[in-house]
Amino acid sequence: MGSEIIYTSLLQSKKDKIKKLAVLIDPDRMRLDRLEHVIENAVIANADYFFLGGSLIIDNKMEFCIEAIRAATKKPIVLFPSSPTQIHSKADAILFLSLISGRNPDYLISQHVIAAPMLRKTNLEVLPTGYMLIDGGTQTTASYISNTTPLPAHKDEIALCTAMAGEYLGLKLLYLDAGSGAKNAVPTSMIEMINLNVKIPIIVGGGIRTPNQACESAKSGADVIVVGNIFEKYPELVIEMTSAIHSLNKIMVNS
Ligand code: 1GP
Repeated sequence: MGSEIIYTSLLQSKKDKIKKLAVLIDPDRMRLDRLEHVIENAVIANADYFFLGGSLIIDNKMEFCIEAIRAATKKPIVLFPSSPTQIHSKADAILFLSLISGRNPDYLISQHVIAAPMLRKTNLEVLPTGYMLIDGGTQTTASYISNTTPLPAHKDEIALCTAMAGEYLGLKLLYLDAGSGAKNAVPTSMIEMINLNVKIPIIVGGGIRTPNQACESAKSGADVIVVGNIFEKYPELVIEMTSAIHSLNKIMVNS
C-alpha cells in the first residue's frame, strides 16, 4: 500500500489556503510535440501536479507520458482513470473515483472491485475521491461513457447534498468536473457553497480556459484547479495559468 504523502500535503495546503494547479494530460489526445512543450512549461512555471488520464484509451501512451514527465520533474504524477486499464504502477498516486453524481453502479463500485487487487500490487497512493460531473452546457465524453446524467449547473443545493454525502461516506476528496472541453466551467456559486459546508479538499476542472476563470474557481474554494484541454492547443498558457494561481496564493496568504 502506498503512503499518504500527497493527501497530507493537500490537507496542509487547504489549511494554509494555498491553491494548486494540476496539468491534465490525456495520453491519447495529446500530440507528442505538444506534450514536450506542456511539460517544459509546467516545469518552468512550477505547476503542482500532473494528472494523467482520459475517457478513452485508443493508443495507450500512458507509460511514455509518465516517463517524459519523470525525466523533467519530481512533481507528483496522479492517475485520473476512467477504467482499471489506466492503472499504472509508475505513477505516484491514483484518484480512486466514485462517480457520486451518477446512478450507474458500474462507476460507483463495480470498476473499483476490479481495480482493488490490481492496486494492491502497486505502491500508488490511493486517493478516495467523490467524483461529481456538473453540466457544462454540452454533453461530455465522461458523461456519455459513464452513462450518467451530470448534476444540473444551477442546482447548487443538489451538488451540496451530494458532496456532503460523499464526505459522510468517508471519501477524502471531491472532484467537481464540468468535463473536458466543457462550454461552461463549474459555477463559482456551487464551489463556494460546497466549500462552506464540507471540510475535505476540493478539486475543480472542466472548461477552464483563462487564468481569470482559474482564479475565480480558486477564490470560490477550489483547492486544486485542473486544466487540460486548452493546454493541448496552447502549451504556453501553462505558464500564465500557473503563475496566476501562484500569485493568488501570495495575496490570499497575506490577507
Ligand atoms: C476534465 O477536469 C478536466 O476532466 C479538465 O478539463 O480539459 O476542459 O481543461 P479541460
